[in-house]
Amino acid sequence: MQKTLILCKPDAVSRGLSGEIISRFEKKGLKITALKMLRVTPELAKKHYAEHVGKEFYPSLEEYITSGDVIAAVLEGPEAISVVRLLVGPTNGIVAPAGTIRGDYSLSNQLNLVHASDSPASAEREITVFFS
Ligand code: FUP
Repeated sequence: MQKTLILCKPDAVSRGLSGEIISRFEKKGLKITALKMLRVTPELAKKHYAEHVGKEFYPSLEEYITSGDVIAAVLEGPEAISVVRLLVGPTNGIVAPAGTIRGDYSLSNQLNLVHASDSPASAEREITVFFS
């Protein structure tokens, strides 16, 4: 069993898609083991996106992720990290395949609705960042 962290980002919450997104994970068979709504502060954004701080796109990424409420959840299941990444799809919604969350609902490289941990080390770190 693995655990992974997902975020329904501000565009998902403001567009009323968080229920649909979480429902997809539940229907796949993943178990929600933690869930909360919060507003990401700039400090929390820098912790969560530590690998991107300093990149050219970071200021607008921080502006976006702090722009409204997000829903953070921990999902558990076999190979949960890769299973959730497959359901979410590639970063850019324009090229993400239909059937993935980003492919079905996003037309943007930044406003892409969901974050999902990309490795066991990231999952462990990010779960601590949001649910310590
Ligand atoms: P992902 O793992 O698919 O969420 O994507 P990354 O970890 O590579 O990037 C994190 C977030 O940074 C993406 F969800 C969107 C944003 N981003 C940009 O805004 N511009 C870029 O060029 C790359 C990523």
